[in-house]
Amino acid sequence: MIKFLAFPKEFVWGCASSAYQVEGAWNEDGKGSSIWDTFVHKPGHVVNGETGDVAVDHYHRYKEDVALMKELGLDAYRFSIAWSRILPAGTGAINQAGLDFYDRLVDELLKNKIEPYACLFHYDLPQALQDKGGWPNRDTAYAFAEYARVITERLSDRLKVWMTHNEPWVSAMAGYFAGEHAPGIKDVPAAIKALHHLLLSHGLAAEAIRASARQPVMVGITLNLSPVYPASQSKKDRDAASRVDTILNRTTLDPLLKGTSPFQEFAIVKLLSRSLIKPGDLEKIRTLDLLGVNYYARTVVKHDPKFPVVAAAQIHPEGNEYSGMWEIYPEGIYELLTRIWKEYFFPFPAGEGALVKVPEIMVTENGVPVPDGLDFDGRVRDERRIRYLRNHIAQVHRAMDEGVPVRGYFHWSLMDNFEWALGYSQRFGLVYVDFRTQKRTIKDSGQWFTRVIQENGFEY
Ligand code: GCO
Repeated sequence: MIKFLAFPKEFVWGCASSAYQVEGAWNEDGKGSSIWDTFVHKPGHVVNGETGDVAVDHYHRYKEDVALMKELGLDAYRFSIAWSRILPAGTGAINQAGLDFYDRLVDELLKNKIEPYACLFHYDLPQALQDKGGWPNRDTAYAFAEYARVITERLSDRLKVWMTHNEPWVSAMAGYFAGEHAPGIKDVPAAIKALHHLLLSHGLAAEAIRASARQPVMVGITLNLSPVYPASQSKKDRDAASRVDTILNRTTLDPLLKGTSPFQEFAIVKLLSRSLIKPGDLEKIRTLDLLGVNYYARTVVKHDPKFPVVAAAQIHPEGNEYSGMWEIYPEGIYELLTRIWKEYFFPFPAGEGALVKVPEIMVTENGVPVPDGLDFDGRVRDERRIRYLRNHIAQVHRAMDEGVPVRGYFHWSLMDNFEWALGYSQRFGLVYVDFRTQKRTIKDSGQWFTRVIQENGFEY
């Protein structure tokens, strides 16, 4: 039976992006180098040797891009700020021209009645700080708080929603364990230290933002989360799924929402975490007005002793549709949202262990990379993306129906852009970008999204 899935009046519809993936202008107007600038300029790191030097030239075309957001009818835009534009050496001297850019962007958004959601860190650590050890060095967390203060002083008269980090787990694991992201390091203890310091820096920055903000603000964080399923119902596979869930999801959710660290559950990490987690750290980390959930795909695993510590391997089950990067599994977003709600928000209504304040929940990224392109008439008929969006947003609605108070949904991404180690090979946008000419074209999915925003729901 077809019915209309209506969303609450104040539901926020938006799109997300990140500085390095869209801005370009990598060395303009006094910007310092970031670890991504260094990483892409060394051969072998990115498909086809592509870089974000120019990306989709958003730094120069932001007005045109805000006009596109307006045409799409977005309520909000989530973007990230490049730390090395503000503090080229990571700490110390402030680059006014860098601050001016975000100042202009925020003004342009507000002029067009689009609420800015700023994220302070989306993988692009100033190279100068990496040279001093990067995230595995505890000092970086304090440097981050200083940067947060500088930007708050400049923008908080207009900017109300502040996200400290985007996917700290990915920053730590892809950057310092798998080495697939900048700075390209493969070192387990370094990755664990990096993750703890990223989370600590969230707490320190939250404090700095609230202390220097010129109006009441919301401070949040955005996490990459993926429900983990066992390949079979055997005890071995179920235990494997539970271990992977701990590593993938609980290493960020537990400290942020419960004030505990699951690191202790793994003998090998336990030893390290004793000296790593200092008294008071976990209390500092547990502070949140807004939890951003990024969902792309589920994770299915089977027991496999070949892999140390986790003793599990990912499998790709038959029977579902796949995209350029992942299995497509819409129910996963429902299962994730309801699980977070039940496991983290519900057991603490009051008393010991209670959350001081129950944060709001939003989907801050969801989207799909599918090959699409201009048809003969200049239109982009990306039906697969429309199907993905319909099915996923319907599952968000289902979670809301069951009581999870999801406040908004941000599509990843506004425009096609630089997909990290995969370069320009994966298109995620509602807006198609010709990377040669920088011409933008709203895809059919963008038009579909506009109708959903206008009607605040859709038939399903
Ligand atoms: C991430 C980031 C985005 C990606 C997107 C698609 O998840 O790594 O937040 O920068 O582009 O998620 O992979």
